[in-house]
Amino acid sequence: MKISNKMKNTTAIAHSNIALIKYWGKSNQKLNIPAVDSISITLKELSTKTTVRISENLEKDTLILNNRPAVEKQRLRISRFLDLIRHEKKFDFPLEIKSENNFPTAAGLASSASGFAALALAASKAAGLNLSSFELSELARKGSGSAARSIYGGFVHMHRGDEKSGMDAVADQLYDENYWDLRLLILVTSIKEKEIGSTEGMNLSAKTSPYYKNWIQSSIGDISEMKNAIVKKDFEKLGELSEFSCLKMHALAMSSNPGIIYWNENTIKIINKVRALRKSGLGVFFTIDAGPQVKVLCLPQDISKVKDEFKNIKGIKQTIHSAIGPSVYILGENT
Ligand code: 2P0
Repeated sequence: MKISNKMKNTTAIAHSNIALIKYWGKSNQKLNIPAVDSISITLKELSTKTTVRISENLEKDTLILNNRPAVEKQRLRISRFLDLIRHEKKFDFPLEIKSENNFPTAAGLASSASGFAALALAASKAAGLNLSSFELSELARKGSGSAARSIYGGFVHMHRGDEKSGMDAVADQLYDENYWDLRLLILVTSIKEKEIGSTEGMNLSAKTSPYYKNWIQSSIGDISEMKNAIVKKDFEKLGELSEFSCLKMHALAMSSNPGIIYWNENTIKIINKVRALRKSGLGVFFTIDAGPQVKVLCLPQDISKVKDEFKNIKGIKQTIHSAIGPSVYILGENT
C-alpha cells in the first residue's frame, strides 16, 4: 500500500449498546463467535470517538485512551485487531489511535462495544477500505462480540451464525432509532474496573457452569419472543424478557466455578426498588451487564418520574439518561 506523506486523520463515532437478550459464551474463542444470538438497543448518550492515523514514523501501534497512554495489555489487544486490517490491505505501517469515551471505561457500560465499532470504521476507512455494514459488523466482532451490534443504531439482532469461519456471525438492524422511543436510566453504582472481564467470565461459565447447555438452548426462544415484542411494541413483554435474560445470564455467571458475582449491594437495592415501583403501577424494568451498574428501562412519558424515584438514593454515583442512538459514522477526515 502506498501511503502519502500527508497523513490523514480519520475520526469515527460509535455508540454503546445494551443487550436486552444477552450474549454470554463463545462457540469459537479465536474467531470470537458467540454461542448465542443477542438483541440490543443502541444508546444515544454513551459514545466513543476514535481517531486513527497511519504513520510511517512509528515503531509500533500507539493507543491513547481517554487522553492517557493505554496499558500494554489494551494496546496489544488493539494491535492484534489492527493486524486484521493490515493483513487485508497488505501494509505494515503502525497506526496511531486516540480514543475517548464519554462514560466510565470498563465499568460494565460496554466501552468495548462502542470502542471496537468506532475503531473498525475509523481504521478500515483510514486504510482505504470501504466496508459495508455487514463487513464492519464482522470485523468489529473480532474485537469484541458486543461491538458487532454497535455498528447499527436502533434495535439490533446479533446472529451467532452457522458458518465455521464466522462470516455470518454478524449483526443486523431490526429497526432504526426512530422506530420506538424507549428510555434508559443508567445508574452507576461503582466506577471501579471490574475484576473479571466479560471474555474471561463467559469462558469460565462455558467451561464450568452446569447450566451452560440450558442457557444456549433456552436463548433461542428468548430471541423470537423479544423480536415479537419489538414488532408489536409491547413494552411490558420487552421489559419482562429483558429482566429474565439478564437474571439468567447472571445466574450463569454465579453458577460458574469459582462463581462470578458482578453486583454490589447497591445493585441489589436498585433491583428491589425497580420491582417495588412496578408493583405500584410504574412501567419500569431493569437490565444489568457484566458489572454492577443497573439500567432501568421505561417509556418516555415516565422518565421524569423514574428519575425522581432514583434521585436521592445513596450509593448511586452517577445517573445517565439515554434514548436510543444511531449507527456508527465518520465524523471527519482531515490532513
Ligand atoms: C452482552 N456482554 O450481550 C453481554 C451481556 C456483557 C453482558 O457482550 O469477549 O466485551 O469481547 O466478545 O462483547 C460484553 O462482552 O465480550 C457482553 P467479548 P464483550 O452485551
